[in-house]
Amino acid sequence: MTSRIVVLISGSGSNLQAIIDACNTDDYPGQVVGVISNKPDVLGLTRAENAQISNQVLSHKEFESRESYDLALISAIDQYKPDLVVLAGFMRILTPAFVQHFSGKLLNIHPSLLPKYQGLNTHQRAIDSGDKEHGVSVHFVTEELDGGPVILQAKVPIFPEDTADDLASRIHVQEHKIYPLVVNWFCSNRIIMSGDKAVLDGVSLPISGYASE
Ligand code: NHR
Ligand code: GAR
Repeated sequence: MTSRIVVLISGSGSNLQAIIDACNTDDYPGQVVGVISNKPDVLGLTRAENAQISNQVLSHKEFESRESYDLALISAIDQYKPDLVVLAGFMRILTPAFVQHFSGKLLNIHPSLLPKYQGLNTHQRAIDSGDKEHGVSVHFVTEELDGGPVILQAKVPIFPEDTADDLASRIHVQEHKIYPLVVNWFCSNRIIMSGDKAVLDGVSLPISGYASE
């Protein structure tokens, strides 16, 4: 039985593409059954269309509150009967009601070595702090923004002349490797959220997730 995956996007959807491509390889345990964007006309929607995956725009601008938007988003997602909901560059903070509804089956990829640099503009903040390394984290989503248990991280160096764009591209290469891997683990029932921990093959992971070095 392959797991049903819904992907939420706001932009170019290169992580969505990496997951679609992985799903098209032999014996991959999941399939993307729906893509929802809160922004119209983004490249990620074209990627879904090209892969013949059901896709739709649900614009937050048409709702009066975060709560009402998230309720509509819950109904839209539930129609796909997903086993897993993946945030891939989705740029809207989700309400507690949303997170509770999908608790334990909601993943995000965040472009920093969490718990460092929660929130936005992570690449510039890492450069401005003089960090020598930076990275990306895949984590379970909880009510605490970028605070849910980390499953896997990848690190990249920061070189002296780097701009935020340089770092973003270096990180994207790693994102496209680790996100399909973690999605595979989830769909194979190897990774679960238990309380405030991520558990892989029955073992509770440390705060940096599995094998961060
Ligand atoms: N929601 C919850 N409850 N918990 C998390 O961990 C979440 C989440 C929603 C999104 C992704 C996150 C990231 O990886 C994410 C994690 C958007 C913002 C933000 O400030 C912050 C973090 C993340 C995504 N969004 C603004 C807002 O008002 C809008 C910014 C914009 O539209 O450009 O929602 O970084
Ligand atoms: C990715 O780098 C992801 O880590 C980041 O947005 C990019 C989306 O790229 N996520 C966030 O900043 C969440 N706030 P993509 O649309 O090409 O997958």
